[in-house]
Amino acid sequence: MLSIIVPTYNESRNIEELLTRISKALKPINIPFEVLIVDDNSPDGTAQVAEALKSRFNINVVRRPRKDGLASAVMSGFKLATGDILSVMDADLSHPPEAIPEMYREINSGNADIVVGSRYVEGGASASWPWYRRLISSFARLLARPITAVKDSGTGFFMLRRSVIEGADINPRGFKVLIEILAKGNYSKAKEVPILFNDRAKGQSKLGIKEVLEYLESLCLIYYGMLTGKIKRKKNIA
Ligand SMILES: Nc1nc2c(ncn2[C@@H]2O[C@H](COP(=O)(O)OP(=O)(O)O)[C@@H](O)[C@H]2O)c(=O)[nH]1
Ligand SMILES: [Mg+2]
Repeated sequence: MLSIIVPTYNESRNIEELLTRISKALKPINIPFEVLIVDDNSPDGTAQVAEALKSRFNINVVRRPRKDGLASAVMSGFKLATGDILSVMDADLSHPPEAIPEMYREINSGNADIVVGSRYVEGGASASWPWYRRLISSFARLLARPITAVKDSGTGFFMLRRSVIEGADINPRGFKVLIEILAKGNYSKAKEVPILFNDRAKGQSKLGIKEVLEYLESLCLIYYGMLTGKIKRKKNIA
């Protein structure tokens, strides 16, 4: 079973198209899957919109009482998911659901334990972000280089075997969860599958200065773990 975790905050206008595209993309591979919408009491009624779509899609809506950050929403989703393969993606249609079958194949065939939907490998590309978003993204990538060989470690689109996170000491702050998993997860093979990253369809980005600072804090804690020998850099990237 594949569990697709989608953290949402004010995504009511994107949810139906996202679910439609996920269902369509997964139809040809005919595998059992569930979608977990993890919503932080969005004022725009995302949770209610998602609930109303339950008759058409196999979804669970996890309602958290208040906005508590993207990374912690993902962790809540991992806890409640029933699949042995877990995937995470944004709700804003930046991440193409059409890439899910290939990501799934890489894991299911034993090629990889963790697969990243990547903008920065051959065949991948990024939408035209404003200059400050590109700057933040490049800077984040540079700082992640000592930690992992995965090029797109800042993405919110990935898939893994549950065993990668089971028993691992993952406690992400703020916005980014993948870097924690890449640093501390139990895996031997990571793979990047190229994706075309689109600009968000509707609504607004939730990345602000608080999220950037929390990311820097996470990186510092990982660096500290590496310096003290508690965290080892993983090299096996296919
Ligand atoms: N549950 C939850 N989801 C969040 C939170 N912050 C962001 N998200 C969701 O995480 C995903 C990525 O956020 P987004 O604003 O698109 O960030 P960007 O792509 O970096 O601009 C989207 O699906 C958001 O709705 C939060 O605090 N809680
Ligand atoms: Mg986005």
